[in-house]
This record gives sequence, C-alpha cells and structure tokens, in this order.
Amino acid sequence: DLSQATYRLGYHLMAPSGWMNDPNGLIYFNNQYHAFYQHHPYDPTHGPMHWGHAISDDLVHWNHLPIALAPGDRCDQSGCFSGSAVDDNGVLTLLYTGHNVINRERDTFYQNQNVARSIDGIHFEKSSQNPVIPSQPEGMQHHFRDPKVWKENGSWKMVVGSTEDERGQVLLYQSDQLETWSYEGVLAKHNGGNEGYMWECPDFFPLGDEHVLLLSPQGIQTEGDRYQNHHQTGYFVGQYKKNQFERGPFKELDYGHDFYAVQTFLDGKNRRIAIGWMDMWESPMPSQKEGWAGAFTLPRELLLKNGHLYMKPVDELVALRETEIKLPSRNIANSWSLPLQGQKIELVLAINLSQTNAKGFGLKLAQAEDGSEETVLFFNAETKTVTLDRSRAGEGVTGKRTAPISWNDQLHIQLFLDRSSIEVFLNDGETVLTSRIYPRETSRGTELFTFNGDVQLEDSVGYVLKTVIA
Ligand code: DQQ
Repeated sequence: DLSQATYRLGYHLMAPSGWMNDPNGLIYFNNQYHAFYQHHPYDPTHGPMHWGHAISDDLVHWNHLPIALAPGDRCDQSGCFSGSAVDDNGVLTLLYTGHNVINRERDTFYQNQNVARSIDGIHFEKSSQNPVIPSQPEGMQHHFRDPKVWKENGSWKMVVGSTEDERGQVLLYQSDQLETWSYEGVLAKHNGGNEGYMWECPDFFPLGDEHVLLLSPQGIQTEGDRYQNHHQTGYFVGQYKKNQFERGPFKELDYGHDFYAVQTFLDGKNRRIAIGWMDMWESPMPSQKEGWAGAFTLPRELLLKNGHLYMKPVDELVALRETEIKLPSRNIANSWSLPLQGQKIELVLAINLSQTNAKGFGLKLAQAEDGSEETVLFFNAETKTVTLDRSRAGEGVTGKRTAPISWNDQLHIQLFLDRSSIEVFLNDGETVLTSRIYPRETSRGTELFTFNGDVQLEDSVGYVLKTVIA
C-alpha cells in the first residue's frame, strides 16, 4: 500500500511498488516506447530479479504492463538480470542474463545469456534453446552479464560486460538468428588507469562520425572530489573497425549522486535516447520505508560534439508544463526569492556571465521557510565549476558533487525538480547532474543568491509541472 508514500515522483517512471534498478530492453517497437527494468516486486530491496514492463506513446505518460520475466527457471534460478530488446522480424525479443547462485556465503555464481520472445508484446516466453550463451569464454571470470544487442550489416551483434584480472572489459559476439552466438573477442578493455574491475551494462552505438561505448564500471577509485561512488557510469568515444574499438579516455556522463546503468536506444525520429537508473547502490533510500525504491531518470537525447557526450531532456517533456511563470531579466545583488514555489517544477534560466561580476552565485531549491532544509546548486566563477550540495536536502542524504562547466558569455540552466529528485542540465546538456533528495513536503522555496557581487539574469521562465505518474 503506497497511499502513505510521500516521496513518490510525479513524472518519472517508477515500479508500481517494490524495488527497481537498471533500465532494460528500451526499445521503440510498433510505434510505442517499451521500457523494462530490473524489478523485485515483493519488497523494496534487491532480490531475485524480475523484468518490470511499461509502455508509452510519448516518453512522458507511461502505462504499466504485467511483469515480463520472472526468475526461477533452469537457466535463471536466482534472477533475470539486465539486458536489451530487439525487433526480430516483428517479434519483440528480449536478451537477458540468467543469474545462478551456487553458494550464497561464498558469493559464487554463474551467469549465462538467454532469449525470450513475445507474440503480443506483453507476455514473454523463454526460448527452449536457452541458454543461448551458456558461459563466459574459456579462462575468463564468472562476471558475464548485461547483453546489449543491435543489428549491424544484416547480422546481430552483442556486447557483454566482463572482467579479467580485476579489470573491466567488454566482449563482442555475433549471430545470425539470436539463438546461436560466436565469440568475436574483446571489444574494449581497461587500460590500466582508474577504470574499475567490472564493466556492467555496456552499450555500443554509432553517433555522428564516431562510436560510443557507454558502460557502468564497478570499482572506480575516488579521486579528490571526483568519483565519490564505487559505481560510476561513463563512456569512451572512438573509432570502430573490424570488431576493434580504438577508444579515448574514460569520461563521466553525469556528475550527480544518482545515475547508473544507463541504456540507450534509437527511436522513430532517429534520436539516440538514454535513460538511467535514478538511484545508486551506495545511496540512502528512505523511500524503502514507504515500500518502494528506484526510478528512471528523465529520457535524454544524446548528442556528440567534439568528442563530448551531451544529454538533453527530450522535447516531449514540454507536455509536463502546467503553469508558466515568467522571470524577466533583472540584476540580483544579494538574493532573490523566485515567484515560483514547489517541488515539481522546471526552471529555464539564462545568466549573462559577461555582465556578472559575482565570484559565484547559485540556487536554493526545495528550501524550508526557516532555512533548515535546502538543495544548493552553486556556480563558482573562479574555479568554473558547479557544485550540487545535498547535505541539507532532507532525510538521510549527504554530500556534494562538483563538475567542471564551460564559462562563456551565457550560462544556460535547465533543471527539473520532482519531489525526491533533481536533474540539472547546463549549457544544453554539456554538464548534467542527477541526484535524489528527500526534503519535507513543506520545503518549497526557490531562491537565487549571489556571492561577492552582482548577477545579471536574462529573461527566464519557470513552470509548475503536472503529475502524470502515480
Ligand atoms: N544490475 C543487474 C546486473 C547489472 C547490475 C542486477 C547493474 O545485471 O550488472 O540487478 O546495476
């Protein structure tokens, strides 16, 4: 019973109840968006993984469908782990990892890859030929999961997350009909730097003239302000030739506290859309007391510019806008309380940096009247960084995250607050920060403040957003 749940989001996809983690099987199929996700329906913790399922016409309004995959069969005794979906000649087909625990105390398990198909797009049948890849290549370790499949020059290709000698790597497979696969070799591997011991949820696709390998490494080491989480989603950009990927350095994709296991897909408009899990293994999850945990991020369109991945909230999200509040240009010397209160809001702000002399400035969001709670976004003109500080953002949360930003004539800020989440998109998605926050429902203030000088706000706008998800 979630009727008492206060942290539920208004416009982000969540499981109807229980636990959710990775987005799985994202696909645009028969003119509809299908999203699956790692799901434990019986309680709000990670358990034997199922695949939850929802559909949408517009990436904004979602309808829940019955659970698509449940574990416990011969090849997936302990869980149906992450994977992807393809359109196989009009048949919606899932590829997923079977997780099989051998000994819980000793943490021994094996993982294999499997297929399930659906005639009606709702009910799925596991293939009698499972497992279609029974085990990792000879001599490799047992971490072998998260198949992402795509069509390339008439045949199927798959990347799978793996590890060797405590270093992450991605394996490449090839197939003609999804039930038999041949191993093509290591597509990319850890280069000795700080790149983690296991590369979860790989995704590989062309974008512009290059290829992008997205991945979610486990075991990234903290470096000062950076990489505060052991888990971290990032990417490589490079050239893909003859089953080899010549890649650049590991880059972070989102600098917030809660963004992991991102997956992408191509939609009917040929956009490359990414959705992540908006929580994180390390995160406090006070919503568990309410019987649920985890949500999707907003869908974001990916664009590549100068080797850098931009994430822009998809245009369809304008449908969420209910009330518009104009924020005409003004000079702010100290602080200004915006005529926009609430916890389900969007702000689209432009700061004229050439007419701003402050050493810094920022926004306070979900602010309590007595100042006892606030989520702070601070722009530092000297270090040219942005910091998202959630140390006073409510129940259980701590910590700051800092990211470098471009500091040109204008700073463009688009941010979405949704009760227990914040997503900040700077300069058209060049820098993105996604975090969960847990303020009291009464903390609704929004304030722009300056530090040591003035800030020039250009014509800006705020919106109160609709609740479209229960
Ligand atoms: N989550 C799944 C795995 C994946 C991990 C299990 C990433 O397949 O590697 O729920 O969060």
